[in-house]
Amino acid sequence: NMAVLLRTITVIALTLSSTAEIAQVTKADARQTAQRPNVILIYADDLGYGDLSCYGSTKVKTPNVDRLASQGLRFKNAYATSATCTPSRYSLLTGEYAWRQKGTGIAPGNASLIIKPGRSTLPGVFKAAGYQTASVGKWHLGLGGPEGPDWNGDLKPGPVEVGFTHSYIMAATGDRVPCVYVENHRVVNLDPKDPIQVDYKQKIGDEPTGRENPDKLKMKPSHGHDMTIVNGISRIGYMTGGKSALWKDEDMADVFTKQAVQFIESTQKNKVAAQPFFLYFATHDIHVPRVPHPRFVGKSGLGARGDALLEFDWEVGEILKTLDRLQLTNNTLVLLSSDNGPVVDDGYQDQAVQKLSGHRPAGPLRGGKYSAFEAGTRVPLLVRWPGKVKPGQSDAPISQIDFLADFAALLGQQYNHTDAPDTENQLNALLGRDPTGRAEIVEHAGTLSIVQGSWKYIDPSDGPAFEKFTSTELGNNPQPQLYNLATDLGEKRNVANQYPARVQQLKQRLQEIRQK
Ligand code: NG6
Ligand code: CA
Repeated sequence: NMAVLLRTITVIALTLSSTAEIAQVTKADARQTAQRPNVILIYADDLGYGDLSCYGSTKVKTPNVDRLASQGLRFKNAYATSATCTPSRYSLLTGEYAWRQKGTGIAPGNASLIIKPGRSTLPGVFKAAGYQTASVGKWHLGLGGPEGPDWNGDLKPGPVEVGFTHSYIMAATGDRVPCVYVENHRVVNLDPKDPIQVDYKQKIGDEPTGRENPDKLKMKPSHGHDMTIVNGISRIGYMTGGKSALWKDEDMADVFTKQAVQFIESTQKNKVAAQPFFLYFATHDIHVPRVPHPRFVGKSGLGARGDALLEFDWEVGEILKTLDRLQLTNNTLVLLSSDNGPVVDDGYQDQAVQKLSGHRPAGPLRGGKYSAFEAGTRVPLLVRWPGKVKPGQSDAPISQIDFLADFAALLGQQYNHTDAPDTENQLNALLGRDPTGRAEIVEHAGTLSIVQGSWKYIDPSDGPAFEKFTSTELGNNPQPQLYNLATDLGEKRNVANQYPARVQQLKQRLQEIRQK
């Protein structure tokens, strides 16, 4: 690989300290670096299509995200692969639709790693190209082998075994035990004399639970989430031990942001021989429990969900500031997106519903997180690469499934097409050089849908049409559904009966993709 070679030469040149040689090689190196940008993927949790002011929200102001949008490209037709977290992240990192694999649904906090070490991955592509790669924030793809995670020992395989040279994560979600951070293979701040035990089936230890001790809660659950209480919040799952390692929800954004910033800084220690980096910064915001730092509380006027949005925007701002401070802005490609669509009440009484105040988390779209309707998977996507990506907006259909092939193309890397059968090179669309984008988008919720041009077809499903706890229209229907998104973005008029040939064609195409 040319760039690695050039860098090696630079180092040798430095050692020989021949100034002429250094000047020459460094220039070549700089040219090379221009095609090997640092890449930061800011991956929000449950951020909706209507949650950002650059996507039309008037009730919430997100100035830092808006800065990215104004300096970059804003996509109107970008999709996560699935309407929930684990499958979207699985697809994003592997280039394989999660629905092809069993066990890729929403993972409990004690799940085994669901990405097989050794297969091609998005971070693996960067790593093979000589990048330093870090995963900071929410993981939710399991840890450990088939026997599950060893919280008190080495937590592997995990991010490090699938392509990240560094990782500082929470294993699952904020609402699942164990409520601890994991750095590389170890729980952070764990006292070996107070080992962690986790059980998802029955109570373990003497810690109070939300069900038995609601008086001990600072925020009550609305549905589920009534097991072990940690930091005054009851969670999904039971845990005991690990007292010194428990996180404080209020500090989580600060902790992850600090880790992300430190990672960026660490890559710049030796400027001349600096390797480029890939940072996967998966924020906890704006998932439940929404417990932002006190400096954001009450600031949005929309309750905890709005305040968590402001906290997310702050996190983005800190990353952008760091790039400015280290003079990395021009050579860093920043992507911002979400793992699935929005939900308002996702299990805690956090006033998000009562204080919504007319804010529309899904914007003009129907449904939300968990839904086959557009709001389930159509999410914000911003791409900023100064001088390379022309600021503006794009209608090109984009799927996160393609990021693996896109960056392999950018970096001239190969990957295993059997491992990653669904990713395709849409780099030109991602960089705003091709307005066409993907020929078709596959959306995954309870059922599969396909979008081709302005048509969207939702495969019949026996699932419930409505989920009452989260108040979500799931989009399930035992009859085929066909919508014309060009004239009916809100998916209000099912025209399947008027266009039987179109229904047939899309149904068949979806079947082909399924069987690929
Ligand atoms: C659901 C949880 C929800 C959330 C979701 C995962 C209940 C009742 N609901 O099962 O609160 O944790 O899983 O969200 O437990 S995701 O964004 O990580 O997919
Ligand atoms: Ca999510």
